[in-house]
Amino acid sequence: MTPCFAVVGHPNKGKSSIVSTLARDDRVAVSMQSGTTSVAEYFDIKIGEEHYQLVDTPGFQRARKVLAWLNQTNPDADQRGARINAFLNDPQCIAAFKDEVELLKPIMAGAAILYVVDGSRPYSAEYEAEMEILRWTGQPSMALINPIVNDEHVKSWQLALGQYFSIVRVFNAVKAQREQHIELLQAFGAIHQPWTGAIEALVRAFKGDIAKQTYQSCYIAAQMLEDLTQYQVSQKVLSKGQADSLKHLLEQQYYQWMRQHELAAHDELQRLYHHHHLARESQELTIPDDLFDTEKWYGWGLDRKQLASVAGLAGAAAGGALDLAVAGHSFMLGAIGGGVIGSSAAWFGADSLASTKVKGLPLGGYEARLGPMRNKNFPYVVLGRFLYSYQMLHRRNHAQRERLSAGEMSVSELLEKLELSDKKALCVALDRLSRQKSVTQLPDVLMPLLLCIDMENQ
Ligand SMILES: Nc1nc2c(ncn2[C@@H]2O[C@H](COP(=O)(O)OP(=O)(O)O)[C@@H](O)[C@H]2O)c(=O)[nH]1
Ligand SMILES: [Mg+2]
Repeated sequence: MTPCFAVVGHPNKGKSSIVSTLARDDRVAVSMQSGTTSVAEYFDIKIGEEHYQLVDTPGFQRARKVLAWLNQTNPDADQRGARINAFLNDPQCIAAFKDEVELLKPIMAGAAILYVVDGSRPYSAEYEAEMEILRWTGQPSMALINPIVNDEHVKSWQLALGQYFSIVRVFNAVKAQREQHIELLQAFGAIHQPWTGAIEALVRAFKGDIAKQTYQSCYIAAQMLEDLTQYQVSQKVLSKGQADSLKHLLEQQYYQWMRQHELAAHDELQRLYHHHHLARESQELTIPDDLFDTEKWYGWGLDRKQLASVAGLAGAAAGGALDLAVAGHSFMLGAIGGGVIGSSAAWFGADSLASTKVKGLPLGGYEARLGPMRNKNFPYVVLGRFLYSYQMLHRRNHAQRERLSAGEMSVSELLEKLELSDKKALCVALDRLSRQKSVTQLPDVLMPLLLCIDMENQ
């Protein structure tokens, strides 16, 4: 049987949040109102080639009454499972204890139990009836303490839960990150021996999946960088006058395409990390600033000093004239003039954007053309904006319903953290892009930056 876990407990203790977190998909209904989940809902969780099942259930409503009903026959320990089945098949119970029937059905069908409590609320005896009922099912189980507001009562919960569950863990439904997620999966393997192998395979698949997502993020970024740096629009016309009157239209077309293309890449990233909810309320993840708000370019991309420094790196690598060891910051700024740095307008003029050019054609007529963008900072700006989204999305917990908080993202700082060879490869690649030259293995060149963000956020 495929490993299957039913998430049960009191209403509003974060059951659906845990399912959402473990599913790594924000389409699981989580709400402020208790009773959001009214029937048991099965989720098939696919991880690479592996899968397991999670069942989100309504909370216990009348556990004491249910326990009283079960106790009417005072069954021996070996008869308690049968007694629960009798409860599930009793028409009066089905009518009177809807929620308990819904939550016990998947367990009696073979699901293991994940019992969720809130570590910020005190333990009280009313939970004993719930735990007792769960014990009667005889199914493998584990308790999760979700410290919703704080962990004030975690200790007393551990003492109480330890008497009913062999494994008790603290798991923050909304803040848990990949590492805690992997640890929890590993713990699942321990609660039911026949599932151990399957769960080990799930953990391996999970780690593989994370690596794959990172690579795919690099791939999306690479594709977007190539597209945005190469894009141009042109139109053939008969006269110069016509070309001039087309200018405005071309500009509109050009900037609109660029903006939309950038946004599409960010959306793709969101889908890659299964944040569908955010996609629906798209204001939540809008990148601050417009792509062509050049005043912000030194913030997103590189500042003047760094541009000078990477101009050296890129130029040195292209010409092979300079030893990279000396192509550092201060040396480049001090000793080398505009000659090596090249056309300084391209390097520093954040406002020298693509402008319309009109040229005569050999066989008569004219062509009006806009783009491609040759500004040297532009690829860094595009990359910085993408990394900003990546930083917010790649570890974002899927139960989190708050607005995304805009973290600081500075390509310039990241760049300084890279190994010199990685930094050089990146500078050369982005410089080539700004000259509309192809870059081999661009995703691999970008990878160190993403890994760097990963490390920082752990
Ligand atoms: N801050 C915080 N809120 C949480 C946590 N777990 C659940 N919540 C919130 O508590 C409410 C109920 O959560 P939900 O998962 O629907 O609980 P369920 O009724 O047990 O399924 C939702 O508003 C959640 O966002 C947590 O660990 N931290
Ligand atoms: Mg729920």
